Amino acid sequence: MSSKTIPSCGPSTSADEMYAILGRDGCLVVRDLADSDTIRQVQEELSEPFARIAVEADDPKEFYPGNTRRMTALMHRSKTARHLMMNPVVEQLGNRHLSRNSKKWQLNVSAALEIGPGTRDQILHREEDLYTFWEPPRPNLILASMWAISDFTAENGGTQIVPGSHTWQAGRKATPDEVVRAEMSSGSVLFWLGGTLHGGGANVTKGDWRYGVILTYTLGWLRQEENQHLSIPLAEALALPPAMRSRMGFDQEYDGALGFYDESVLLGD
Ligand SMILES: O=C(O)CCC(=O)C(=O)O
Repeated sequence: MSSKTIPSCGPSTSADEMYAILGRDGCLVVRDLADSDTIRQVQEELSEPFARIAVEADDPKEFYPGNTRRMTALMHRSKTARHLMMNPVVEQLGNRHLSRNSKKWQLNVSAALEIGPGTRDQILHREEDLYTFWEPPRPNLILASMWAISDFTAENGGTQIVPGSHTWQAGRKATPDEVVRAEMSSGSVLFWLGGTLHGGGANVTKGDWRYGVILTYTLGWLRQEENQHLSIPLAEALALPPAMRSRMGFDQEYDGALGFYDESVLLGD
């Protein structure tokens, strides 16, 4: 049992205050950031594709536990999730965390994650671990968010978080009393920094599935973990409002000329 907690605040807290807490603890719950209509719409839009995702048996050696359902490509699958991607609080925190190291920043991963009864704890990890060229603590590379679609509890798979671990040196392991499980009501969002140790939580309930939408963001000049350019049909991406397409990483010229393309080819020339 941990004596630590994940700090939380209301949606009207200033972005500077939120970011100060994130910088200090590496994690923050913003309560009730999405209204119930938004959450219901996300659920409705994702229900049909999600129903086609099989629940697999657990293999304790695997990074992703079994008894879970995971579905990616949410910018194609849910119009409402696009608005979660661009929520004004996300924009403000992203600007503060990521604009220091890149002129632009972009969506990294989008996934709907359901954790079923009997699921074990996921292995603790850092979102930034794929960028192996730096040792932790790394420069600001990633901001992560987990939107609670269902209520998150300590029993039903609430995300495990190790507050403060974004400042740790490589090799330091979390002890059980340093791990906290995110508890938040549907519509709230958990933010954490790319260097914060975290993982999906064990679900010890009898029948309560935990449902969340994870959206992470990375610097404009880093490769996205989920290939956003291949996660939405091109015609659909081209029809998006420019700011949304830009947040997905379709822009020309991130830092310097990174990402340039010939628009006449794109338009069928
Ligand atoms: O499901 C969660 O709460 C966290 C998921 C996660 O960390 C992952 O998918 O790598």
